[in-house]
Amino acid sequence: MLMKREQLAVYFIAGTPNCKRSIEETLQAAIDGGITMFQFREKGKDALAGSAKKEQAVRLQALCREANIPFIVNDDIELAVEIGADGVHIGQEDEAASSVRGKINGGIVGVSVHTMDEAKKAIADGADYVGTGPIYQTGTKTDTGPVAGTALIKTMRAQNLTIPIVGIGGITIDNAAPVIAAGADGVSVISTISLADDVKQAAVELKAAVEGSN
Ligand code: TZP
Ligand code: MG
Repeated sequence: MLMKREQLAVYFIAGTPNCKRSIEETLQAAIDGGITMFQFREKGKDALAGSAKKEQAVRLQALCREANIPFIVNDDIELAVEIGADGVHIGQEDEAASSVRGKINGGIVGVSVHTMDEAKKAIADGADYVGTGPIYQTGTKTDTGPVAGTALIKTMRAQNLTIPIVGIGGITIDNAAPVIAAGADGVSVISTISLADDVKQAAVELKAAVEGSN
């Protein structure tokens, strides 16, 4: 599946530990609310592993397929290849994008970046999009660097980097607009959707916030 930058608009990320209800129910409601891309990020305490993780991935992949949205796997390149995911998202501590690109057979490769040098390297290595953050304070991931705001997004655009960009970290319906205004193509969220009382409505409102600031 080829990626269009519009598909980053409302990029939902979740693993089973991030959800109040079952992850299938959560993802389906998020899809019904209009998310444009999904990343399976099965990490941390109580995360599934081995065949349980794979079976969960396959169930979520089916929901994404049905809705025609890309299904991306965080970090686990082997799993992505095994199940034929639409792509992978890797961090700086993972294998280089250039090597991942060769393994996933035309799939989407996303890379987390925190500096201009990392962004330029990701582009040179053939990344399809970059994610950057934490834009705002987040309670979801504890080992992040300092809160970065939108400065790097603005610098990337000021220096004419045209790669699709998605912001991540502490993004909500109320603070999404400045991320788009800075030059991002979309927002990535975990808790704004995964922990919402009404998951579908949260996705609808986040999408409106992103689209309203285009
Ligand atoms: N990378 C940087 S911040 C973050 C990740 C995975 C967590 C985002 O979670 P939330 O709940 O949207 O702040
Ligand atoms: Mg990683």
